[in-house]
Amino acid sequence: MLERSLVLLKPDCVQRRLVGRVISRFEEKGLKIIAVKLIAVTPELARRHYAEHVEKPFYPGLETYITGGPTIAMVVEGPQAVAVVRKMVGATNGLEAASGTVRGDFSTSNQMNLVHASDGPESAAREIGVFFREDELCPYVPTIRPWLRAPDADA
Ligand code: FUP
Repeated sequence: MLERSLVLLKPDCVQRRLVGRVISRFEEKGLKIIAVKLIAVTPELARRHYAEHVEKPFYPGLETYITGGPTIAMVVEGPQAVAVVRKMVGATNGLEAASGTVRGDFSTSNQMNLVHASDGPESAAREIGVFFREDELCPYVPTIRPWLRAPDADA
């Protein structure tokens, strides 16, 4: 099924100049970026995005990190995009993430793990709404579509 995932290239990703390499992985896979912007995440926005973590002991450090520099927010679309992107991003802790994943290849940290990716279609819908208005999304059919998937597969 065609799905959308909210992907954040977090401040360590921007500061370490890894943005192009991470975006390239999604492009090379055949996923579509249908929205993107560079933003300064405020504490208020951080609390909305990380609503499920706000009461956890690690939250203050997480908020300091995510508000500590610019972040790139994107909406990535494709067949089973939520699971596909999570697989490409890897396990939360960079020390445990498999090689070949973004975190496994570029992170040695649990907190500074470079990328956020939605963990399910419902959280994706909620998180996309936290970062984007509906009119900021630009869905399109790529001209290379005939060479990405069989004609009867999801767009
Ligand atoms: P993930 O879905 O892999 O991004 O991970 P979680 O939703 O479990 O956690 C959200 C973010 O909190 C992670 F990206 C990193 C951070 N975190 C910590 O800093 N310490 C922890 O103990 C757990 C998570």
